Amino acid sequence: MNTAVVSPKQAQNQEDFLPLNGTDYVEFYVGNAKQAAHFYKTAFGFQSLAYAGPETGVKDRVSYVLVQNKLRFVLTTSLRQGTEISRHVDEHGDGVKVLAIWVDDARAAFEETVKRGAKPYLEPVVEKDEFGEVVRSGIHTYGETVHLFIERKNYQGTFLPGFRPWQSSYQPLPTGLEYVDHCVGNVGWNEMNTWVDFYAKTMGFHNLVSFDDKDISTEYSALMSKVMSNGNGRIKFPINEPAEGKKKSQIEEYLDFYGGPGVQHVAIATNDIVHTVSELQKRGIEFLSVPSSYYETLLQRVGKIDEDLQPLQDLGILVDRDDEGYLLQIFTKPLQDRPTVFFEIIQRKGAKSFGKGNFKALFESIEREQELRGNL
Ligand code: TYF
Ligand code: FE
Repeated sequence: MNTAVVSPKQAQNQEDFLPLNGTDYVEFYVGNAKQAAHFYKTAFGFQSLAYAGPETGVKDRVSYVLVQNKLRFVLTTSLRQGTEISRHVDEHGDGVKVLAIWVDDARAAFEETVKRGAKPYLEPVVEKDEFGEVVRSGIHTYGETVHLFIERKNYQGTFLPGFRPWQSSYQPLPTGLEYVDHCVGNVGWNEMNTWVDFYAKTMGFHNLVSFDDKDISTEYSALMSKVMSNGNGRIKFPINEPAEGKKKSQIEEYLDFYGGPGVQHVAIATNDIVHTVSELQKRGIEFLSVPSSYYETLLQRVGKIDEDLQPLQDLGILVDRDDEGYLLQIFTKPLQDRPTVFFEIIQRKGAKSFGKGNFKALFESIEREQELRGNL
């Protein structure tokens, strides 16, 4: 692992021109938002929060907003042919369009990032309803993905102006998902540093950790990765690029099927990963698995942990340790037919890293899936 270019402490000492409060929401463009919403409710335990569509005056699209603790997902679909959303879905399949960030000043966020070279996506707009006022603005990032800055000062509505509360009598039990821990982008060959520089220059992020092909090339699936973080650490964006290996990189498979750069995984935090993962498995979510030999040497590698080994092994949960503690993590299989977006479920017990000790077992598992798809 390379050391950080700028330590978080140094970054904190520099004046933060882009203060960020955390993830506001993640918006997916999908082929069928009604069915996707049902899937995320049923399988992941989200609750219905808000709705926008023809009934609320939006004529060309429908959006469902789901909530679980601090997590908010928006599922948006097109009602018409030839729209920007249907073109997006045609090109990329179901995928993440918006990583929305909660800010105190969306106008300043726009000005400060655009003046440093970010490409504008949405000029600041003020939206009002009887519950208050929200200011939104946005910039482009890798591929067709965008960042929206959401300023919701004292907004008292359910979600955003234009949405109405979505009351549903179907309320599956939550699964313990808490908040977005990090969102990973896959970018093209040799483009990682371009996007690392983008986050450093336009958003003032620093490089937390870097993984090169020596850290993470297994027999085939080579990639390089750098984690970019804002000053207070609430926003963490790892960026992956493919690297030359024996066969096709998992990042290349993604790029082929997504049709370019985009969000590869959303990592969601839980306070009880054994509970969360057993619930998700009961509800039909499929996870990557590692050979049982992984667990034979686990405790030698990570030392003493609070959890019993057997449930971790039964569920396929991975463990890694760093200087500050340990973490437990597991990865779903792709959540749509294209081998593109997946989720990571993560429980941090002090560790601030990303599970480097699991990369080999994890990537070999991904390669087994790639092989089954004929894409290795
Ligand atoms: O976010 C991370 O860095 C870890 C590890 O294709 C990882 O979750 C990195 C690349 C990848 C899958 C997982
Ligand atoms: Fe991750």
